[in-house]
Amino acid sequence: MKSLKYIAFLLLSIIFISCSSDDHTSTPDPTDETIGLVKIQEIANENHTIEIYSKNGSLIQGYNLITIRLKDKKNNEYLKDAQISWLPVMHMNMMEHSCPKSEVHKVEGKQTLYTGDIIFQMAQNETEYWDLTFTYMVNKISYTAKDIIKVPASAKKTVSTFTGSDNVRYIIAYIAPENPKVALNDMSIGVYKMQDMMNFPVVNNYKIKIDPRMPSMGNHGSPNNTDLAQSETGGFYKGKLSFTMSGYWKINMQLLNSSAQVLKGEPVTTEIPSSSLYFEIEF
Ligand SMILES: [Cu+2]
Repeated sequence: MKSLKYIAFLLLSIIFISCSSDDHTSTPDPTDETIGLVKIQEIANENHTIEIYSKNGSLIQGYNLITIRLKDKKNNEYLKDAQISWLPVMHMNMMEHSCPKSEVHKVEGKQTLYTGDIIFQMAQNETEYWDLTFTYMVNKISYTAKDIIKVPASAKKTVSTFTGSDNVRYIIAYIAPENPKVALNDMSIGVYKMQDMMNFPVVNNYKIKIDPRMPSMGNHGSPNNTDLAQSETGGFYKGKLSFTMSGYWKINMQLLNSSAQVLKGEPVTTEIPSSSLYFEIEF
């Protein structure tokens, strides 16, 4: 009888301890909305901590889908109603420049998450680096926070910067498929122009012709690809990308303006095995 009482007491203590310790460590937010995301880093100022997330926990040269959350340092609560803008800047030896980026907006159906995308057209190196500045409004007060970010080089070509035959500087970026399959894949590409060193707006009403090839296998192609076009102004360019087998593929492209003039890239022929405008995929 005595030992039973003791066991009951022990059990109660364990339950009590685990419950109370739970209560003390839990954050004010009932649900963690960042499940499935990995933190890249935090950028802080005196008032807030900005947590930066992606699917794999790192940034890379090319297209990046980024999710952020802002924590008030005073009460550890996440901000649910902030207006946020951001500015990535590359500090090069001879100059500074930004890159294509979307607006930052609230994630639909989430209370504390904000999202946007950034296309880093260049990678960092030993002497040149990127930083990211956030400017945001909370209760009509403006704040900024800034820090250095890591942007390593991509192993495959997923972003291209070039001058078109119209003398405009363009940046195009591979966005999807994120996980290519031996199938007809939904393809997305972002097309931007360099207005000046800090502004890279979306280019509308152009067209991208694609011709995926396997250079290691007689440069064979694939059937049923479709050219990429916008379905809405300001949006990505979308089409169908066909893979008949896994391995290394070169996605040869041509960029056409709204008058169907070729601005960059060549059709693939026996004499010309590759376009000067291309992305690389290996899967
Ligand atoms: Cu640069």
